[in-house]
Amino acid sequence: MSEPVILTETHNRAGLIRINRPKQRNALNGAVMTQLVEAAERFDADPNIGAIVITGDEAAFAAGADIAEMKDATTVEMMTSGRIELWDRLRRVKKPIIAAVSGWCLGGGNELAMACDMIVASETATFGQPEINLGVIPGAGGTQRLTRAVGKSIAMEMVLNGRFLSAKEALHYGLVCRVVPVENYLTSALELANEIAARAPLAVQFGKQMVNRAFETVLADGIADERAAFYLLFSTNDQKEGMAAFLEKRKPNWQGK
Ligand code: CO8
Repeated sequence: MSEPVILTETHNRAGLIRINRPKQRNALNGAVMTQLVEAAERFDADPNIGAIVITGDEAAFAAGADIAEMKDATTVEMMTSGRIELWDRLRRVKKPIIAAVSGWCLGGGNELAMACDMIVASETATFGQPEINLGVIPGAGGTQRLTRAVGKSIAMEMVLNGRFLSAKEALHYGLVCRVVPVENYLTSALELANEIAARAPLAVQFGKQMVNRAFETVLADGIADERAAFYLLFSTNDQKEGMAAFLEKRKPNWQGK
């Protein structure tokens, strides 16, 4: 029997999804994308899980969409395969998703990492959108999310000229939230996931939603949505508990209600 292309594990309240095509540098074929999204949705629905980590292996987070699978595709086949639309399902996952990135993070791999809520990088990570070398452009959010993350000029250099960013550069330009030694990148991401998973779940969910709104809407609409979400949290037990616990100088006991 062939190896499963996606492996899942739980680490306390963190759900871990591993892309498992090491020989192909974790290139994202249809099976990987479908099973990855299904695994994320399963963790999203699991009350024992509070945050999700997606990773590859030390050599590669993912080297992009599977070129062998796409090579002979027609426009209609690409449009009707629904492969890129799978990303929309990932966007609908309510729990925070952290990408734990080591090694190559290229093309669709970088787009997958950017579709997550945060990126924890190993010092060995390399980020890029090398589609230009294949005669195409990024097709799953690369031109849009990258530009919002690193700014126009660097995004242009990456998309038009295939420039790679080292982990240090990615931190400098705001693509990743932390860079750690290669032996720690996964534990660091899992620790971060468990820290977040221990917080008030509804506030985490709204916080994620609202930061993502900043990527998707104009400022006035985002501010209005944020205010509505903030007011809404005053209908939760966790808001009453969090503020009472602060004033009583004790730890809050979150219920997710
Ligand atoms: N697709 C298919 N196979 C791949 C891919 C890939 N993206 N990347 C690597 N492989 C395969 C190689 O063909 C090779 O196979 P084999 O052993 O059979 O020859 C094996 O993985 C190992 O690769 P290398 O020998 O090249 O390994 P190196 O360590 O020397 O180099 C690199 C690693 C730098 C990652 C190199 O393999 C490379 O440049 N890969 C291609 C990167 C790339 O161009 N990515 C963009 C792809 S296009 C894309 O992502 C568009 C996204 C659009 C939407 C997404 C929808 C899912």
